[in-house]
Amino acid sequence: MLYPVMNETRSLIDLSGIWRVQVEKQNEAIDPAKPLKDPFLIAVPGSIDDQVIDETIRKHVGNFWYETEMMIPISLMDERKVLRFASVTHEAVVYINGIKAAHHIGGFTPFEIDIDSLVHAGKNDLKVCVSNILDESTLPCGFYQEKNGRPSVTPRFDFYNYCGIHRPVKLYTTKKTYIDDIVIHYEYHGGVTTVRPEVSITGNYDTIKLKIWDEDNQLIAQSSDVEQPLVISETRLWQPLDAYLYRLEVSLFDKELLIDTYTEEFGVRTIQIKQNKVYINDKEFYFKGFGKHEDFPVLGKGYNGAVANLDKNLMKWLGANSFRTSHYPYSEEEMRLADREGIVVIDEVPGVGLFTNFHVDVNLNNNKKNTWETLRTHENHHKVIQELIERDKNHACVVVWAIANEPASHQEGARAYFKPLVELAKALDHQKRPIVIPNIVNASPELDQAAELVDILCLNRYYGWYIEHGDLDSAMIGLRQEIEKWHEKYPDKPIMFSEFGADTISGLHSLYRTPYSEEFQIDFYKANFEVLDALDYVVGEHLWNFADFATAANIRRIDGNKKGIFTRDRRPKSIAFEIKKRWEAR
Ligand code: BDP
Repeated sequence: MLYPVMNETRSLIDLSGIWRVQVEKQNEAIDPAKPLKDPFLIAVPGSIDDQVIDETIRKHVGNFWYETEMMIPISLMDERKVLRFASVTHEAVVYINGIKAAHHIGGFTPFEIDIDSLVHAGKNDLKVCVSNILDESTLPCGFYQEKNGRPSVTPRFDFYNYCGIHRPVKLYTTKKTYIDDIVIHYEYHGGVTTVRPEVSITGNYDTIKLKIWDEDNQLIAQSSDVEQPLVISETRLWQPLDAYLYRLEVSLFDKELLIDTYTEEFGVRTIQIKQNKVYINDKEFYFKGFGKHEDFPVLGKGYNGAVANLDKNLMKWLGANSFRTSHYPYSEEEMRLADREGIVVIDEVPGVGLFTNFHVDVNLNNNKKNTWETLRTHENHHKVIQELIERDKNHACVVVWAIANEPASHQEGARAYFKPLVELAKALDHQKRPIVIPNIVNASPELDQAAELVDILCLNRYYGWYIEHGDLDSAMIGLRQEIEKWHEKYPDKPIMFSEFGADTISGLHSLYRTPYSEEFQIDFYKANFEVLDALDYVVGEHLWNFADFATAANIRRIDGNKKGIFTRDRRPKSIAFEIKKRWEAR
């Protein structure tokens, strides 16, 4: 799916701003054909939760109805008009002038609607019914029940279940003939890149022109035949932290008249895994970076360009070269920033919560049923993989796909569940990028059923925190023993630390370097680094987490998860300066 742009042939209208929202109460269905009766105001994009003061709104589980006027200029009436939602969390039903126009399940990927038959020039009523319900069929996966006569969702994951229209809503136009999608296939050998764009077009046209431009705006290849490859003879590669982006311009003509044009940026780079090492452009690559969250005060999970830009600058300041979009796809804008800056991304679907008898809240650890016999997520899992690859396939920054996080891969049925999903991702991705499933400690080398399917063994390990809490000496013995077992079992697979960290209260100091203090966080990482530095098959370290983040309240989460290297408002904890020294030297 193409990112919406304005250019010579396409118009773009941003519908961000203040929308009206109303909670749908039980037994009081809202009529999409009538104006909302009792709305409050919410900024789009943004989560609803932290924009309101009213606890009943924050605690509401079910539908929120959004409403706004969509103005359509007369000048656009002859164009094809498309309404595009970059993300609505978690489920959206869209109504235009009272008529149902679309239904989308999944809170982190875009969807779009051809709206020509539904709109007129001038004011049109746009309503979106947004649901924050999660259950055992959705991703993320939650535990749904009726509690005290009301619906309730307990997340099976460790981040706040923010909801709303989280990313921009845009209306764009094309002519009736238009470029629907572009897949940039390329092959790189000894400095020469052969580009074979696969262009999907709807409608009729006479000629097509394909051009490749470099960063100096020099035209370096062109063709009028989609079958004929374009050749970049002296390729400048996209390198980690030294990005170079070419632009592929595709234009359709009716005789001499330009009917549609679209320019897609792309970088040329190779990825390979050979004997437990990862290579980008034939150079060994070591992942330095973070598991992150889209999370910020007031915004919740709402997209904000300044926050995304600051996060990217903070990562660069520390010397990081990569991050994982834990635990869901991030905004398209963040992916574009990563392309531009050469930041390597492990791109993750919202495949989280796939372990029914585990939760940070111990009260929920009593469901002893087998996860794979309980969950009904398979269909949605297919869909999230497909939608993520459709959206992000051309990004140079995307080097690995993560198709789940910490599933119950030690339980019977895990292999049967994941094998078709791994095959699906490989089949859909034209670059055949490596696939990972970050592993939970319960899925030990003896029990795990998924490791065999993945290309890099990503381990989320909390030795010294959840295991041997505070006793770093014993913890590191255990960590080393476990990693060695993994290596023994899979000697050819690279191993990466995809999560490790300790909750740390910013400003809490301790002479005794006790857990939760800034000193303990430093000791914790130093001890872990000592272990992983001694093992040459370890290909990376992603600290958990980039910043403190909001979670549901429970006895282990006092005002959220505090494992950040930065606080939630992005102030450095003492560990940040240690990490900077380490990563700048590596
Ligand atoms: C891991 C999860 C992550 C949590 C983290 C933690 O992958 O989402 O936030 O642990 O406990 O299990 O901090």
